[in-house]
Amino acid sequence: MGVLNVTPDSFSDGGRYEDLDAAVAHVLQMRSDGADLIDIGGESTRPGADRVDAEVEAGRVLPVIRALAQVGVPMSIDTTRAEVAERALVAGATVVNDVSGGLADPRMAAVVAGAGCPWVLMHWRGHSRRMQDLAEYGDVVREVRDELRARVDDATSAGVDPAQLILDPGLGFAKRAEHNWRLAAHLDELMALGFPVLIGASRKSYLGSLLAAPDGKPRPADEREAATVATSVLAAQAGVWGIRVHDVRATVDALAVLHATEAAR
Ligand code: PMM
Repeated sequence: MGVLNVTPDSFSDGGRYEDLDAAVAHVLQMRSDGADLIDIGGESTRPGADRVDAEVEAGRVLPVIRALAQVGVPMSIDTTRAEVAERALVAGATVVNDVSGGLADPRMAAVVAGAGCPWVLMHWRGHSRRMQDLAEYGDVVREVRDELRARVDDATSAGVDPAQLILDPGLGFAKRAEHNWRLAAHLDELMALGFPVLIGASRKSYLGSLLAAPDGKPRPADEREAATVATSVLAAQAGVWGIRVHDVRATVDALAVLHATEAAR
């Protein structure tokens, strides 16, 4: 899954793809680099980010989705709002990627059930402005798994087909570095719930902390690619369904190495 953030303030690619032509060109490059699905987002979810209006969010993503649908690009809409999801599905997206796992908007389940489309339920505890205050866990793997199971129960009770659900541990969302590492190391426990798992580690701040300079300054987001690729290989080895990344080529190349090695065993 290649990422396209049509936002002025996302943490790693914010501000780059607000222009329609630049956004389309970047997506076509990600497709030729090997992305199966492009995730389009119009609201930044970086820690501390303020929310934007639904109209602003829709106004950012819909023109891009319409343009990409015309050239047959498979897309997910990265939104927590039912209204934006609904309009994005009409415009040509085919998957809903909801970082709130259905918690942010009570109408989301009905929209997804009505569309009959795949729905990524990510682990989430609150909106970006306050989410890092909610990063309190006893056993993070167990709690994330249980909270995701509750999201699945809510979704299926609302009429969503369980075969359309994909789960995501939500690295960086209400999680400190040690929580992200524990989750990345125990993906098998999430997969044991019986659903496909998506993982998004690309360029996230826990990688910047891992690679910090001797003075403690985190490695900048655009210099975390090798670490991102390592997370992709490890997640693929663990058996995830999907990997959400900004630099598609680097991850696809690394996965080609992994698959060639596995085929030679
Ligand atoms: N991370 C971000 C945004 N959307 N969606 C899913 N399913 N999983 C994630 O980990 C995820 C996401 C934040 O990263 P960005 O600002 O680079 O888009």
